[in-house]
Amino acid sequence: MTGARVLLVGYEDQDNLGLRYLASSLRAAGHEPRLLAFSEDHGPVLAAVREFRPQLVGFSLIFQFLAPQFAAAIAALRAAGERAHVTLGGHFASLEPESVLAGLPGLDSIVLFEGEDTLCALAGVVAAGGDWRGVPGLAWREESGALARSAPAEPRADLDTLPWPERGDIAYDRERLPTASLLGSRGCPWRCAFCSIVTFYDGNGTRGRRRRDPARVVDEIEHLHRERGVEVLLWQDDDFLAGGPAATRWAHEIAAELLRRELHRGLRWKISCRSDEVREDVLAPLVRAGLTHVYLGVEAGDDEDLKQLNKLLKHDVHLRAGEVLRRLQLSFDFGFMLLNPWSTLASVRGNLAFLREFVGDGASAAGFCRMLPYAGTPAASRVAAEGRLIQRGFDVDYRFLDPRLDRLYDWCLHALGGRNRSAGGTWNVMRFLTYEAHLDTPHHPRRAGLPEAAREIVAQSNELLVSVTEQALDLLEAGVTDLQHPELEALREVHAEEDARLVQAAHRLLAGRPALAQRLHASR
Ligand code: B12
Ligand code: SF4
Repeated sequence: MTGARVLLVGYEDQDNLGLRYLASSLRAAGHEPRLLAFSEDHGPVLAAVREFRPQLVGFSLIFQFLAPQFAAAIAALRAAGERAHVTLGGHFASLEPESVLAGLPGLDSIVLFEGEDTLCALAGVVAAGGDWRGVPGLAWREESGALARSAPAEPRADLDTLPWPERGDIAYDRERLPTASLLGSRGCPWRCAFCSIVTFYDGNGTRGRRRRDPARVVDEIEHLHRERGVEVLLWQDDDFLAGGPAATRWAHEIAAELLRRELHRGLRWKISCRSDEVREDVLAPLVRAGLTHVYLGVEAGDDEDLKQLNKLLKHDVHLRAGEVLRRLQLSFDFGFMLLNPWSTLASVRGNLAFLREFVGDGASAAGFCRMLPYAGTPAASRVAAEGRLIQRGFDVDYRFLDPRLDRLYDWCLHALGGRNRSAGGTWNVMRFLTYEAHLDTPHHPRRAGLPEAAREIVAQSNELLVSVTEQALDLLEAGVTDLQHPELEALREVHAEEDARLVQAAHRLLAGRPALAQRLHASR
């Protein structure tokens, strides 16, 4: 068999493990993959295609909101006369193949769900000039415009049969704080209403969570640390502790193996998990093996909201998790949706009060967004069934049940948007500050007094956010409808001024610490 040249293009902030697993599988099957980070500028992809002359181009569309930009890139490729087979995979494409194929007419096919086997088979058929429609795991559009699918691909039960993700092009040794992403498992047994993970892996034919062999995971870590100089690991597992006692044993086996091989000395790591999995006896062994940071799936602090989100826990569980994390001196951050399609004035007040109670002391940075009903989620089906889903191209939107909350959301975008949403905004700056203040590696020892100074600034920033949002809510509840109302404007100005002062103070504290600006984006 002759191998195919395959260009793989995807968004890459932290290491894009989806594309990197695809690349290593392609190489193991005798193909020649090349990776390219997606950018809005089409120049690099056009240049790569001219120079590399791929027979197959694969785009990774995991983020729904990037679909229009991918559409423009693929249209530019076709406009330049590119005739290679263009395929696309990832969460959004797998969950909504019909609308993706309709909106991206330059595509030949979509690879559904986990793509290693399907892509390798597709590359083989394309290189041989055969009929690719017989490859399992594909969707495409017939001449008539109708959606067609081949047979589903055989699910891969054992993740240990996959080669390690390809990382040859990453210059970890040139980073100030060499940081790598890795996966010990795929999937999640929980069923939160806003999350597409469960639907994605259901479609993949692999329910629950598949875990890799702990010793083999540590082999990959040992290679990354000793041969590539990696000092920080970001576990990208959806929930590192999901799966009850068996999962705890698995996590403890990894920790024990790291200690046995003395990897804990030079390595620090971050995991994501739920609040109800945070217990001292569960986390303490991980801390001894290098765990320093936890991303906590908090999402809401009002009990009625937590019910709507199907989190299957109440706010006191979050509070207890916060206490454990403080006792273990871990830094943590968390996702928070102040608003969701079923929000009420009372639930928003409940969430704000929770933020003050949970992190009023500045142990972690407060910020918030509104829930977006992503494709394939139970929340999207429910909003659609209620006749409230507004589809604008690939974007989804909805109106709240109480119009005062629409005004609150608009005001938050106007007054706090930069703070909560942009990559360099206050929320992220305060998260980096918390993370950096706690980080203590042989090359970057913790600076005495930094955690306390950071906590003070983060506490002020959290209080500012909660109090201006509460005051805005008071005004809107009292009947103010004009978002330019002088009192709302005054609140915005107070926030902007005070916020700028706090961000400057955070930057002064961060000066001289390794730049992590790309590393701690919201992980879900
Ligand atoms: C790591 C991660 C990130 C990283 C970035 C990763 C990167 N690419 O650089 C960071 C932390 C920056 C991030 C940020 C965000 N993320 Co995120 N993230 C993840 C996470 C936890 C793991 C990704 C991963 O490594 N998966 C493991 C690999 C092996 O799987 P995979 O990527 O799905 O790839 C496989 C298949 O999909 C398929 N495939 C994928 N691409 C392609 C391409 C081709 C050609 C083929 C054939 C197949 C194929 O084959 C791959 C191998 O089997 C996922 C959850 C998840 N389990 O995937 C969420 C997830 C992708 N994130 C999500 C979201 C919402 C976000 C944010 C919007 C959150 C926020 N509010 O800010 C931001 C947006 C970032 C931005 N662009 O601004 C959602 C996406 C939902 C959606 N449909 O849009 C997910 C699914 C989480 C969720 N709970 O729903 N994220
Ligand atoms: S939000 Fe987290 S715990 Fe809930 S289903 Fe998604 S990955 Fe699992």
